[in-house]
Amino acid sequence: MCIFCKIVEGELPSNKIDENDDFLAFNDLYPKAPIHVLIIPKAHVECFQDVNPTVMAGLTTFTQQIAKKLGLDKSGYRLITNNGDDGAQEVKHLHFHLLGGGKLNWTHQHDESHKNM
Ligand code: DGP
Repeated sequence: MCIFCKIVEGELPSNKIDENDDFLAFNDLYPKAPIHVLIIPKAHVECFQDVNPTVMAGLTTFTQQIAKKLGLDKSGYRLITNNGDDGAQEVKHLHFHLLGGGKLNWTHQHDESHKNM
């Protein structure tokens, strides 16, 4: 069982923000912003590439509710999913990073620096 499935099952602790029958939101262990929440489907799906549109529809509504609950719906936030090895996905259970609570840095690169990634 993967670590996020263990969190869903209560076998590993987490700092839960909210949940319903299908989805769970909990704080990231290594926050990269003042607010850094992970949002997952409870049923194991490896990554965004494998998720079906019905799950994504529910995940969208749940994510919007979490953003509102955290007071980010008006101030703004960033939503990220890392997909697969080149996407730097460490935990192979679909999750969206919801980041906010301050002005987030975003560098617009219009030069050749993307070649260095
Ligand atoms: P990613 O690289 O997209 O797979 O990000 C995985 C995230 O999961 C990373 O930001 C750290 C977080 N994380 C890893 N293990 C745990 C854990 O056991 N509990 C919590 N709350 N977060 C975890």
